[in-house]
Amino acid sequence: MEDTICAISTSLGIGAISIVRVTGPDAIKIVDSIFDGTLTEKETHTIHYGHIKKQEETIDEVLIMLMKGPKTYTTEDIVEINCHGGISTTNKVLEILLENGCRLAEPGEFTKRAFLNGRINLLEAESVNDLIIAKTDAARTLAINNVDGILTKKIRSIREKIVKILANIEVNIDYPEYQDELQVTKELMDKYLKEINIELDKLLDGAKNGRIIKNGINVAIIGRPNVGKSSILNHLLDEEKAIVTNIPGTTRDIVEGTISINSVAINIIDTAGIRETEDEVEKIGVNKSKDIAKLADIVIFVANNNEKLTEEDLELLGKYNSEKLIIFINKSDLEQKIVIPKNISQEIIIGNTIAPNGLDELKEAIKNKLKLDNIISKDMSYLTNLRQIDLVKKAKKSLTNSLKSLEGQMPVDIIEIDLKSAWEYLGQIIGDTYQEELVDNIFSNFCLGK
Ligand SMILES: Nc1nc2c(ncn2[C@@H]2O[C@H](COP(=O)(O)OP(=O)(O)OP(=O)(O)O)[C@@H](O)[C@H]2O)c(=O)[nH]1
Ligand SMILES: [Mg+2]
Repeated sequence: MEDTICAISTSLGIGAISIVRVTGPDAIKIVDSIFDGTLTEKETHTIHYGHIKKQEETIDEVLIMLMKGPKTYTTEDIVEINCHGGISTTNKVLEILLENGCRLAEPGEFTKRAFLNGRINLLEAESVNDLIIAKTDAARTLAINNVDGILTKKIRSIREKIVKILANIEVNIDYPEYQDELQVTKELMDKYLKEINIELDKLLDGAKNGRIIKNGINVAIIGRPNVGKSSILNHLLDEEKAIVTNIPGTTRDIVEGTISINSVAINIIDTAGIRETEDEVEKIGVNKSKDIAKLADIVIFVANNNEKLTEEDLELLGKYNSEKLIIFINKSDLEQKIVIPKNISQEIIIGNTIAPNGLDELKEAIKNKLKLDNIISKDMSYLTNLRQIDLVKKAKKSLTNSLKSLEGQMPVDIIEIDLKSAWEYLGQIIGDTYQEELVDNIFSNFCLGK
């Protein structure tokens, strides 16, 4: 962090302005050397008008935001050059900065400095990235709540509870002669550990929602050719996205589009009709359909009301567990020839795309399967990524071990070891302890200039 870094912080394209950001010990000095005004003596958090120069040549007319540390994003001096938007000008300003002593920032390096300098914790830093990539209102609300530290507070409070128990254990180790009190402490410890366990479970439960809100949900529409999958997709999207014909095997590749249900992004994927085929292109499509269905969060299995289910249908149906399966019997406007096997227990929706009928129920079924009704609230705060979730799981495992040791009358120092690791795992979520390699990895996923 001894060097001064710079990057284009706005997306590179044609726009009214672009911002080139500089941070580090020489930020002000370097920008001063290419600016026809002076910045060094100026007050912090002020804006200055002037020109970026390369020797005598004027490169751009700019506004410069001067922010002296420590009250800045990185806590170091930051200078932001607001130049005219457009690829050529912005790149030129960046080029001159590089020629005058700046190094090009790595992706996420500004935020990494904010973290390493203690301005934000690791969870908040990850949430900054969630905020940047948020595609829905819900994802944005969740990310900003996490940037604001609501989740951090929850994790800190669990850690504080663990510390209190650890302090108790220390007393018991240091003063073993108070046997009677130890007994009381053990009972209390059991109570507190169980309470913490419940809080960790809540975090893990919420994380499912966090992942849904952040990443959206993939819903695959599958079934034999000609049952009406593409027609269903078009109705759900309210757009003629997929080609519909009465020729079986019309859809060869996947066609997808996104709708929002309860502010959650639902990506609906129409697939090639599944059947035995000698056609090479169709075969590839069929295999793709099966792969997509395997990976999808929800599978809508479509069958034709006007036909009997085939062996292939039944085989396909058996592949998906009921938790992710929704059955839609299409073409209810035609005579019913389908016979639903008795062993199918889950809800079946009957409808058609002509009237249309049953499609609102289909959306409702998606909503219910994912329990989308209560996941969005103004003050929601869920874990959103696998790193965080994995650490809570590890903390929970350590806590469970300490509970077992407590019940098994093990010596208190054994309990203490597991409790300490639970505390440490939770600390890693917010980056109280961290490995450099991991931190590098996290920030490398950020965009350049953030
Ligand atoms: N009567 C009736 N016809 C329908 C209904 N839905 C779709 N169709 C017709 O069924 C035919 C096939 O529809 P698609 O939506 O292309 O079927 P698909 O399942 O995507 O077919 P593939 O792409 O070949 O796998 C078309 O002629 C549609 O107009 C319905 O609810 N009732
Ligand atoms: Mg189709």
